[in-house]
Amino acid sequence: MRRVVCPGSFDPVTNGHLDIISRASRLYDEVVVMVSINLAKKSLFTVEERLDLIREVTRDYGNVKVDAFRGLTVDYCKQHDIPVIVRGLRAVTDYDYELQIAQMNHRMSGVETLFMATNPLYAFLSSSLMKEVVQWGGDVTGLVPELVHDRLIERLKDA
Ligand code: COD
Repeated sequence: MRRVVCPGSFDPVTNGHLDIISRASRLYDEVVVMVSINLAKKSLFTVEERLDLIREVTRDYGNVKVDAFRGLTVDYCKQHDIPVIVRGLRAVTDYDYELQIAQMNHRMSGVETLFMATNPLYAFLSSSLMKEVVQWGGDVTGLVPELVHDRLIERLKDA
């Protein structure tokens, strides 16, 4: 079975993330979306909430699993015998950082990284931007799944 890990913070999942996940789900038998637990990073949604949101919005894909992990992504890959990581690339600014991580990951473990070019419709999307826009009353309809839209408004209405 061909499996791939899609790691990230997903705080929260956006349509940019979903586009990468759905395209990966057509290339692989199973996609494991791995929410990285980073206790040092302040997040809007708890790990459990992020897992639930991803689970809900990927329900129809059929071959997407969701998991959380604290540690190196390559250790998760080794523990689950998954040889490939998929990452989305939005712009050259992503590339420098991603290349460094991919090369380090490969050196540490032999795990390969597959880069997928962003869908131009979502090239400007990030979770942080979505949170900022909603916090100031802006409209992110069509940029995040409806469920995420509702949760963002609920969470940020008094912020
Ligand atoms: N279009 C396409 N792709 C997108 C878009 C978009 N609009 N938005 C995000 N993406 C992609 C990102 O490029 C990334 O591939 C993925 O979606 C997840 O994005 P984020 O922003 O939720 O997650 P990141 O980039 O903050 O995640 C960083 C990790 C948590 C994966 C990273 O820090 C990590 O691997 N941590 C574990 C420790 C580790 O292994 N570190 C590396 C040591 S070499």
